[in-house]
Order: sequence, then structure tokens, then C-alpha cells
Amino acid sequence: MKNSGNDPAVKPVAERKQLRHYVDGAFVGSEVTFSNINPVDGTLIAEVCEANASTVDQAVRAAQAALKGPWGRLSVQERAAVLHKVADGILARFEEFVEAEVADTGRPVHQARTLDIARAIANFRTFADLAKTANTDLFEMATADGAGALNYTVRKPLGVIGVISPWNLPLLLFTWKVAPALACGNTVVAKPSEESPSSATLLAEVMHDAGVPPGVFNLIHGFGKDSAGEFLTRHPGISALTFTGESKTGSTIMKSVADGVKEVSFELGGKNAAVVFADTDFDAAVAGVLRSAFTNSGQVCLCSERVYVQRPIFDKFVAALKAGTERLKIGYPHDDGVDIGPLISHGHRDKVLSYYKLAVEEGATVVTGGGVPSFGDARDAGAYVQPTIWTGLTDSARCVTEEIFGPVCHIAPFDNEEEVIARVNDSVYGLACAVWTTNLSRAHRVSRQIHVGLVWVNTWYLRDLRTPFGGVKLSGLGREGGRYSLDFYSDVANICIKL
Ligand code: NAD
Ligand code: 6OD
Repeated sequence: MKNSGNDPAVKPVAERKQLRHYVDGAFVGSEVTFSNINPVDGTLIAEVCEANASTVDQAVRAAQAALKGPWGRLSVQERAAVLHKVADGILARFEEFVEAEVADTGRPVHQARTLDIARAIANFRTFADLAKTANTDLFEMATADGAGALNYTVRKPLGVIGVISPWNLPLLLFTWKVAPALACGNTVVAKPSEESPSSATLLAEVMHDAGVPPGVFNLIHGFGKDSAGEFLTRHPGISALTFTGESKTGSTIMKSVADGVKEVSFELGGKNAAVVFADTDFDAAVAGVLRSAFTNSGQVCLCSERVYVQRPIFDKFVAALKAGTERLKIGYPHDDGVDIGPLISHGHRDKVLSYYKLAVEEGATVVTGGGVPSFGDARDAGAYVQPTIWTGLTDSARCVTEEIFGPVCHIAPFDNEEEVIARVNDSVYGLACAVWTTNLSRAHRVSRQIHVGLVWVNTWYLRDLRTPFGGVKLSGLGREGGRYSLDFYSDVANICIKL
């Protein structure tokens, strides 16, 4: 919700917590702000400044200038040392980051500690070390005069990188792009989601204290269309745009950057499958699918919304997943043992609930869930939904083909490998798949035939940051992770020396 600076319905600006932009080494405000709402109980967390075109322009110009300043003269070892200082800075303020992430999203504190903030630190350390130790190619070639030539590649910074990130894993996904961009010597103008601006603002403080030179990291807040996101994607001063979010936003951004022929890296939506073969370790598969369907209230792009279970164990699997789902604890982020928090917002809850309704209209059997939990306390003003399982839908049902991004999965039976591979691949998306089997040959055979960027066998969301990450079809463009990130965030040039 946007507020004008003089709106009488809200407290005077001076009395409200305000999240500001960070541009050219200084925190700056805006006249127009919007409200950051806690999805646990609907309370106001802060007012967030919304960057206009002029603020975005200042940020991009500061980033361009910083390329020519001290940052541009640092060796990769010196840059890596600065990024380790940033990681140290997050570690030093670990619990503040946890609380910021929890306030914006309502996720369980345990998850914020073990996944979100821990991964933000790992992102800085990993890409600092990778950049420092990366090699480049060398090709010796023969020439007609017999003297030969040497070709070697060098990686140079691309320039100013525009980073736009979503709300579902706010700091994890923000730093997943900011860290390698900086490690490669670029400067950055980054926009977190309007739904989760707090941890990125803390990161700006950490960058400042770690001695990142002014203009190297710039943070702008705001929305997408007609706001900071669009102003950034349309700005001629950026060299590349890296984006995580919905597929349709990716498509809009692609059009925005097309005139300038900017490089893009897109991590987009998914409608991921889990495939459970009858030979699986049954308990492990149930626990695994419980995790892959409901982690972060199903708001992970990698979550399994389509579960295919081989017919001999179908009924037993549905019953076990139902029992596991009904044991999940829905609650306050700080409750002991809480598994499920709210969705990010009431707007997103409306979308998820519209699919809960649609599933019934499409003929689903609701195995469990399907509604809104009632607490009898402040959480009733929050954005909670019940974790939900459906069976009985056809493969063409909208609830089986469209990304819902909530704590929900549909379980369908299958008979053989060939059939299930075809059904998994029959999707406009191609991000991730989890395969559950104890047959090693089958694991290899099936994994290669699934048309996605990421296959997990007997596990889910197990990450080695050196590996390529990304999707095919509507799920994305390009790969990041390890040397794939170094390649994207660098201008790779060949130098040919005639000997
Ligand atoms: P979203 O696309 O609505 O927003 C993402 C970001 O883009 C936000 O910062 C938003 O302000 C900005 N934005 C929106 N419209 C824009 C425009 N026209 N120009 C420039 N910026 C614009 O996505 P979301 O709702 O924040 O995130 C959920 C989606 O992200 C889901 O579809 C999920 O699958 C996807 N996702 C994908 C991955 C992946 O790795 N593939 C990871 C996380 C999330
Ligand atoms: O773990 C990662 O590096 C990553 N990009 C995760 C994306 C999760 C989607 O919600």
C-alpha cells in the first residue's frame, strides 16, 4: 500500500520506523513511502521509501562512477577480503538479520537461522573464494609459420549489474546475486521485493561498515511496474540484469532490456514434480516429500506441487503424507517446533485460496487442509492457510499445471517409468524434480530424461554452491552457481598472442 508523506491516516513519518535507500554510500529517503506489513498478524513493521526514477538514476550513476574509483583498482584478492568482511558483518549481527527476515515473512525462526541467514553468509564467502581461485582457459595453437600462438581468456567486470529479487527467500536470493556480482568486480544496483525489504536494508548497513566503497553497492526500494524495478530495468546505464521471480515478470523484464541488448539471467517459476517409485525407502520418501511440498509454506520455487507415486504404494503413501501433514505445527515464528508460518501477504493468500476453491471445482478430493486455520488470537489477522493435499485431478487441471506457490500438492498414481517421465515433462515449466528410488540404474536413467535444470535423487534442495542452478522453459534463462556465476558476471575476453 503506497502512502503519501502527508497521509493523515498514518503516524507522522518521524514516529515511524523507516527503511531507506542506500545510494552512493549514504542512506537516503523519498517523499513517497509504502507499508511493510507483518504477515503473522497484519501489524505494521515499517514504512519503506519508494525510489522514483531520479533516485534510481542517481544509484546507477553512482555505480558507474564507482567502477572507476578504488573498487575498480582492487585486486581480486583484495575484493575477496572485503566480501569476507561483509560475511563477518552479517555473522556479527546474525540475530538482527534473523529477526528482520522473520518479521517480513513470518517464517519459523529456526529456518531463518539455518537456511536464510546462514546461506547469505555462505554466498559471500563462497563467491569471494571462487573468484579468488578461479582459473581461465589457455589454448596453444599452431600457425603456418611454425611459431605458434597462445590464446588466453581473461575475466573483466561487466559494469553495473541490476539485481531484482523476490520475497520468498529474501536475503538468500538477494545475496546469491549480489555476492558473485561484486566478487567479479562489478558494482550493483539492487532492488529487493517490496514485501521483504528489511534484511537487504540491514545488509546495506553491513556493507557500509565493512568499508565497501561508496557507489559499489546501491539499494533501492520499491515496486516493479511504474516503480523502482521498471526504472532500473529500463536504465541505459546498467550492463546486465539478473532477476529472480515470476515467469511473467521475467518476460516483461526481457522486453524492457531488449532495446539495450542487455545480458540477462533469469530464475523463474516452477511446477515441480516429485516421483516416488514403489522400490523407494518409504519412510524417507514420505519425509522428503513432506519437506519438498511444505518448506517455507510451499513458497520455494523448487517445492513439489505435483507428486507422482507408483500405483502399488499409492494409497499407503497418500495416507502417510496426510498423517505427516496433519502433524505439522502451524504457528508463530518463535514457537518451539513450528513448521509452517503464514504466506507472505493477504494478497498472496487470496491467490492460493482461489486455487483451493478451484481444485474442488475441478473435481479434486481434498485429502487434508483446503482452508484457513483458526487460532482465536492475533494470528487470525495474519495470512495463514492450511497445508493441503489433493488427489483425483487430471493432468490437465489448472491446479496441476499452474504454479500456486503455497503449501499444497496434488498426488497422482503412475504405472511405469516411461509414462511418468512423459507426464513430468508435460509442463511449461522445467525447474526441479525429486526422484525417490533405491534402484541406482533407474535413478540415473530417469534423471537424465527429465527436462529440468535440477534433479535431486533421494533428497531435495541439497545445495552445493559450485553447481549450476537454473531452469529450462518458463523456469528461466541461464545458469548461476560456481563458475557459471563467474561467467555471467564477467566480460570474458580472449587475448591471442602470436609467438
Ligand atoms: P515477482 O515476479 O512478482 O517479483 C519479483 C521482483 O520483481 C520483485 O522485486 C518485484 O518488485 C519485481 N518486479 C515485478 N514486476 C516488475 C517489473 N515489471 N519490472 C521490474 N521489476 C519487477 O515474484 P515474487 O512474487 O516476488 O516471487 C515469487 C515467484 O518467484 C514465484 O513464481 C517463484 O517460483 C519465483 N522464484 C523463482 C526462483 C528460481 O530460482 N527459479 C527462486 C525464487 C522465486
Ligand atoms: O539455493 C539457491 O541458490 C537458490 N537460488 C534457490 C532458489 C529457491 C527458490 O525459491
